[in-house]
Amino acid sequence: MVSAPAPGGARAVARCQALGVAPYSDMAGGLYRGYLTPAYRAAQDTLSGWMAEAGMQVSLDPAANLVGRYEGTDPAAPLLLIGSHLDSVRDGGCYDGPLGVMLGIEAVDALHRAGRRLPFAIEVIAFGDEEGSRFPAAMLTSRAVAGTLPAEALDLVDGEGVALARAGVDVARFRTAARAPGSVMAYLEAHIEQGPLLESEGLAVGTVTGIAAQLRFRVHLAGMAGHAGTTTMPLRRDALAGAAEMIVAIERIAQADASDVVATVGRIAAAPGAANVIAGSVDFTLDVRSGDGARRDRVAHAILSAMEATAGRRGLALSIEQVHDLPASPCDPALVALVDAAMVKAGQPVRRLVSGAGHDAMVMAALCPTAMVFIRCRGGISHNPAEHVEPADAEVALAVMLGFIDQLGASRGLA
Ligand code: HGY
Ligand code: MN
Ligand code: MN
Repeated sequence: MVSAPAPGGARAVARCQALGVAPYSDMAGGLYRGYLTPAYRAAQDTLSGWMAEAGMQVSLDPAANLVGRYEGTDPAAPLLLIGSHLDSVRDGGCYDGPLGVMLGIEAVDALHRAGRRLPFAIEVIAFGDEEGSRFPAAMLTSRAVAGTLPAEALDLVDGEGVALARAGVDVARFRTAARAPGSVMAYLEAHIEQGPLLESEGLAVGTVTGIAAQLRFRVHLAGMAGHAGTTTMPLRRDALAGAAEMIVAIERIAQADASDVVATVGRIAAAPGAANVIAGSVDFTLDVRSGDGARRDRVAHAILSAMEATAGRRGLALSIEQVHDLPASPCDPALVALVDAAMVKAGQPVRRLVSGAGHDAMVMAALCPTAMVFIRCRGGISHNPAEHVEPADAEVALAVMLGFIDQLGASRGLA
């Protein structure tokens, strides 16, 4: 019987690994945990036990986020919210999201074992739908908590045709998960970097200064299905060839900007999808990001214009639906300084960096000041089963989080 790791970073890593396999995954041979799926509910059950062991009261909020609360000495004081997400991408890694939740539990467990109560409560939240991998929109449940979710955003259907309203939440109450303005003093998220910078500089952790702006679209292209053997090339309106020309143009336009702009087509489906039929229609996704919102919008505009020109030249019908628009989200400068100070206290060099990946923190910034701690991941690999974190790096991140927590009270005159 393998003994469970001692409390701390190693246990946080081990727990992420434990949740990376059945019954905590909805796919065989890999990890996919969709919002409200059986795997999601199984993971919440196990997480509830770990939160309770750490001295927290555990509950589900109206958006089916799991929340653990560790009381402070002043129940009326604005609380510190520590969190990340429990859902995953399809065939993803086990640390993207869960590591931030597990480290939040470890931080509370360390206070609980030391018998310490702070002047404010700490809540650890496991957001249910950051990736948008089951339902089309992303950051659904953190937007509910931040109070920025419009009612019409709940009119969602997943890839199997299951409506959110029939997936196990009460959509009539979903948005009551919103926290009262002023009730949350700060939001802290620890997350793997999902990029190669920390590793390239031999650093275990980094201070996030902001999160890139991202636009996401669903694209539908309609041409004319036809017989692959009898339809001559000049007569074709091939939706898949048109999509291919657009996808190469998307890459070329983003590369030509020679900036931090990134543009990605991550998913494509052609219909009817037969070897001897010219594709009559194609659906694909488009994701455009930059640390600068205006730069993101300029390049996105250039991409959409190029797509329209291609569609016109090829006689294809093009429809583009914007799925979400997440503005660039700076972390709070005062909290960034606290993270830096905690880095120094933990014996770490201070290294600030921007996040190209989106996080629940970018949504929570509408509710309260936010701070993020990045953790080195091997090769910067993420959204991939090869995602890997060293326990020692998780331990360093935990020390930084505990240092941050200690200073936060003092900085708010609550110590
Ligand atoms: O897409 C992202 O950046 C995040 O992993 N959801
Ligand atoms: Mn992710
Ligand atoms: Mn993530």
